[in-house]
Amino acid sequence: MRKFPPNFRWGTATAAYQIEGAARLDGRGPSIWDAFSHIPGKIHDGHTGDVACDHYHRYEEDIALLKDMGVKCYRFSISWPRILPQGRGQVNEKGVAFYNKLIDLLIENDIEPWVTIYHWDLPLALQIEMDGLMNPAIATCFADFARICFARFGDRIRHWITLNEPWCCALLGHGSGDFAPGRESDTEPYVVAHNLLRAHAYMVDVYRREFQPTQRGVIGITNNSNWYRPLTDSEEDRAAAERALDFTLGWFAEPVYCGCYPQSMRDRIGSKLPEFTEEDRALLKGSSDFFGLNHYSTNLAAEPPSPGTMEKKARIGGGIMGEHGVDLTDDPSWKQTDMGWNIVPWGLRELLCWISERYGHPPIYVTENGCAMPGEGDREVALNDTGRVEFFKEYIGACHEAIERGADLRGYMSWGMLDNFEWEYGGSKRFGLIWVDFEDQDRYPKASYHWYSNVCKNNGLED
Ligand code: GBH
Repeated sequence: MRKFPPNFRWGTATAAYQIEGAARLDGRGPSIWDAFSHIPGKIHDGHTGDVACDHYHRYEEDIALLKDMGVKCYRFSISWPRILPQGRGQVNEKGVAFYNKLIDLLIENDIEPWVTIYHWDLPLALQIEMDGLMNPAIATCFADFARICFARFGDRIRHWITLNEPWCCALLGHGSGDFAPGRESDTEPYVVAHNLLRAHAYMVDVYRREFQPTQRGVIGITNNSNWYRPLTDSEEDRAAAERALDFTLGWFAEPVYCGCYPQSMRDRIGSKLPEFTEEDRALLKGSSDFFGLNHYSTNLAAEPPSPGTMEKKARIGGGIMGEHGVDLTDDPSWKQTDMGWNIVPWGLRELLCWISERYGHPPIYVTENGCAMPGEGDREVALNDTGRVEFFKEYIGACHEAIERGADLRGYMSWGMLDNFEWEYGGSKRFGLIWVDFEDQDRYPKASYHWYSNVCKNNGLED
């Protein structure tokens, strides 16, 4: 048995728009994802999050499943437009009531609620009235919304995550246009990233000044990153891999730990990269009590032989990824998930060790890790998901190795609890430990659910 440290947090995660449904119920306002998913052609087969997993009505059944699974914590996000239908102003008490019921029932079942304040569902009113994440004033809107969350729920919440994967909002929302609000630009991602970092800092500042002294929770940010392995041992390829990390993770982590963007970004992007004011810098530096990491895959990174080879990677971010000047490829021997993402468990170990070294040994939580597997539209295939069990076994094993090598990893959350509304893929990609019948909303635990349940209960991996 490979045991994990005592008090290691085993959990599973979801996000509001992906599971709740009840999109027009009890006073909820629209978000940019409601608008985006209703534009024909944006989402696989015209799916939307209107109903999703109908968790809004089925949260009791879902919490019973969590309890049975044996997780110590459950990470979910709060829908901003359910609390503030217009993004600011009047609070929707029915929305507050929903999260109160959810949080209370989790605690009654001995499951720690971990709350993500923002998992991409910006109130549509803020997009229309102020250009959403492009407007520097959005940071104050985030802080005001967060204050309401702390005030209404903070007496029972010990773990807050300000933002989920700002990289996606910047690059997929404003670069490639794959995500809401569907903007395609070479410059907007840098502005959006900048405003989100400021928003994070303002939220943390509100918590630390007004709530943390009495509520005594911790607060941090969750970023996503692949691991990038140098293609060869050459100095150029090693520098390219570091650059890829800088442009993905360092972009958001460096300001939080050091108060500035990575040097390699400043060198390459120049004046397109906004500058922090002294005040913002001071608020940002040290603004995370823990390092939240979502991790899914690994690539090979190389110095491009010539600038032309970057073209095939230019898709992500409408060309913006080309600016890091890294040639990203896959090792043909690597297996892939149904998303086409490489399965490379040791990549997580390397990334955890890299974070630990680079950012001064912070407490780390893996706040998402998981996979979609092919053929799971078919229930029988999904319930016998040996591929996912294998995936989790190896990735959790990699976490164990990272701890042995000294990383201060304190928790692991599988993504996701349920098959859900998988953004642009709608219901066609299934990441859940639990299979969902989107016709009648019945839930069916997969083999991976039972396997993961044992890991949680044993606090370790059986060999
Ligand atoms: C997460 O995003 C989200 O937080 C969650 O809502 C979502 O359901 C879940 O993942 C599953 O998709 O360069 O081709 O290797 C994950 C976002 C994952 C962003 C992998 C970039 C690299 C793709 N990302 N990724 S690739």
